[in-house]
Amino acid sequence: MKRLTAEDLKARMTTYINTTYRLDVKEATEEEVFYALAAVVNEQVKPLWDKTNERYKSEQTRQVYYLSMEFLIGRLIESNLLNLGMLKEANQALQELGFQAEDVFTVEQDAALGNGGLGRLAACFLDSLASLNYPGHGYGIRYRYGLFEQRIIHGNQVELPDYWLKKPYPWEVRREEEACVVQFQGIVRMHQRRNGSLEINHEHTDKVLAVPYDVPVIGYENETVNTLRLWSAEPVSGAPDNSGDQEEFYHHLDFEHSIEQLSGFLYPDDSSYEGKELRLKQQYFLVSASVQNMIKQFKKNYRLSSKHFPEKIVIQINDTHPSLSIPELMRILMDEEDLGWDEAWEITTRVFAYTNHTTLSEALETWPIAMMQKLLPRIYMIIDEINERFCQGIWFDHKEKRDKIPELAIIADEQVHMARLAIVASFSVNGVANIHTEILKKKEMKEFHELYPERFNNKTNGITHRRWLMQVNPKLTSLIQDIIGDQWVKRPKQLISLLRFQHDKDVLEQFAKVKNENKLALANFIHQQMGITVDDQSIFDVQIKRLHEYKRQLLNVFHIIYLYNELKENPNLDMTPRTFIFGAKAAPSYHLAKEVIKLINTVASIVNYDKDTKGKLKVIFLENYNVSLAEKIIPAAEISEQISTASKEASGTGNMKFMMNGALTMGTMDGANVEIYDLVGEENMFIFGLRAEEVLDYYQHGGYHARDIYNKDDRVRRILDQLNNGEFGTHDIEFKDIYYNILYHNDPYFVLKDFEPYIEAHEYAESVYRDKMKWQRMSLINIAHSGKFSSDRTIQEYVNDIWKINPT
Ligand code: 6GP
Repeated sequence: MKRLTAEDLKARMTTYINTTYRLDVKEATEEEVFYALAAVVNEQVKPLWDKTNERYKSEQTRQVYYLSMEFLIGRLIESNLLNLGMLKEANQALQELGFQAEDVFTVEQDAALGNGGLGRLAACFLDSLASLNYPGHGYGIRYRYGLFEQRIIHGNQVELPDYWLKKPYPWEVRREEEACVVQFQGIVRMHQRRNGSLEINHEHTDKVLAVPYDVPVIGYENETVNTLRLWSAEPVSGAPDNSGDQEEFYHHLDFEHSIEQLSGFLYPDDSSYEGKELRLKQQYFLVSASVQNMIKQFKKNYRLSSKHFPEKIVIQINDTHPSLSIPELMRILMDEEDLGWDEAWEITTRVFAYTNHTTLSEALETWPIAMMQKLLPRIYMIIDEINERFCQGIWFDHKEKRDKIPELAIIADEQVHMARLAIVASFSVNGVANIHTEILKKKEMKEFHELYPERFNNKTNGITHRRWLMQVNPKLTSLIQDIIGDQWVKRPKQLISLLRFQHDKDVLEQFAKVKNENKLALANFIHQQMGITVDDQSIFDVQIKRLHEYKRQLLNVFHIIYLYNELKENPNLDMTPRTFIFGAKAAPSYHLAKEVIKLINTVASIVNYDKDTKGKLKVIFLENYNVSLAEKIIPAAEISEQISTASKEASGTGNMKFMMNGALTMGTMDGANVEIYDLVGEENMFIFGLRAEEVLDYYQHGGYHARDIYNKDDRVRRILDQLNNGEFGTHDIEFKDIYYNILYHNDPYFVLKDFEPYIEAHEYAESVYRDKMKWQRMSLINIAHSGKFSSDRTIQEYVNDIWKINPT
């Protein structure tokens, strides 16, 4: 494919603007220029996309499908341009046409079809699959409303709907010819055929039309374009018949009305389970449409019988949310392809692989039997049968586990346990960082691990360095290129050759310069957004992620309050100025999380305007944290706060993005922090706090008493009393819930326990920061080791161990 030069781009955009809007470029708005640029990109993509699909078809390629309720793709314009090898050219073209590239790029809506880590991981995986030439595609839902838009009003989070499709979305293509019908409710009738086999008829169902919208997933400079297929729910055509039963007719009207909701909005819950009927409907809508579509394509392209399905198809399910795909495949194989149970089960259990993303008990999905029976009667029957056979298998073949049946059974306590279903039917079960997989094997899924040890494996997460280094941090990228060339672009592990320069003062100074420029850019952005001036010489200390108790933004705020109290006591305190930057959305119904947002903003409003802090302390809460905001913040960060209660953060992926951009991790030994530690060593990060075993031991055996710390440690007592007596509020009850949770619910996430070690780790970090060269050396060592955390490495491991697909 011929790469377009800046001249070509200008010419094509100009033509588009002339013909589509009948305008001269000079008269065009940023929006019109954006659509022109997107159209030029699409023109380039079209032949590559077609060719990729033809190749997969003609080579009868084995393919992987990544099934996920979330794809947090953010804006695509820049990463599409980067992967097509035209980002620099586009920047130049826009400039020469008289536009600010950033103003044009930000016309695109940030597609927030995901909550946090799990959704962003899915997006990075698609990028890596395409960039490594692998046949791998995503299936998801085209939510009309993505994750809510967050406003901060008087310190409180307020949620607004995110109607991201209000302007046309240039990347999607509606593929009506691929639409299919998904059925809910109804009555299942069984007839015995003459030959004794059963015929299943599922009648009087509510039908929904699933219409796919395809988004191209462009590989990095390799001409591969895969597909992210997003389903939209629409009424099945034709007016309902009202000549018959009136009750049925009105039910039908009601149902038609409710269809919109199926792909209406993304549930705003991160790492927690939302047990609503609509959510269950959405899950089935996704998996039924996707599995039907896979089978249809499989038959059309490969002309093989369904027995060969597992040879050509592997399905990765992103947590349990899409696990109904298991009974759905069984249903299609038995009811539509006329296979018997054993054959269908043999096929199904060779197709699915399941990734677990959290051990938080509140995230374990279960559905009430009654709800599932009513909504998905045939699917429930199949799960019931899977369960029956599974339990019998234990009873007869694993006598030693008979007494464990209640904790193993898929259906127990009136609930369907989705993780159990996923484990029983998958040939692979993986966690997302070493420590997480070990906890699954030894604790959460111990019994299953003993039954099926060979199924369990680890796949430590990764992020795409194309977006999270090359795209977001062009200055650092070109500096690295100047120093070690560009081999690392295709092989990120080669970043390791930076280590040769760790004692080169010149090089370290150049790194410092880039960081300073990025800090200045962020400082300007903050000023423009919030009118607050931050000192670009201060330490930029950042915690951006979903707001959750286990992630412990509260510990961070306690440290800030502590510093503030110190400064009040001694305004001349010799302290390196700090800027603490936060970004976080809380689930709208998560009261304590919202209280923490309020606290951060309240502390900010006090600290930022107090003369005694003499500009040494600033607290910034940037509203509406999303992918685009992360892209702005990460290149400027110096300290990356990864301070979850050990054992709680399955992996974390923000930690990797910061490391790759030269920030030093302030963290607990949790998730992938442990693997960062294994690479860079304790001397190149700031590790503190309880270890996972200690936390798990406290949970199991008790022995932790938050109140003892409150009684003993004046600093802690002072802070908690400030929360309780209204010093940080307009009225004195504002932060009582936080206070009560710590003292009366015994501080479930060990904030007080880790307070002292956290303060010490920060004091140590501050002392290191005074030695600029040392800091830069540590930063360089982190960048050098960050290649391991490229999602290319992760995808290669999935390919080798689970998917067994070949690059084309
Ligand atoms: C998240 C985990 O909390 C995070 O640690 C991990 O890095 C990420 O998944 C990707 O694996 N989990 C979720 O976002 C979630 O919703 C059900 O889990």
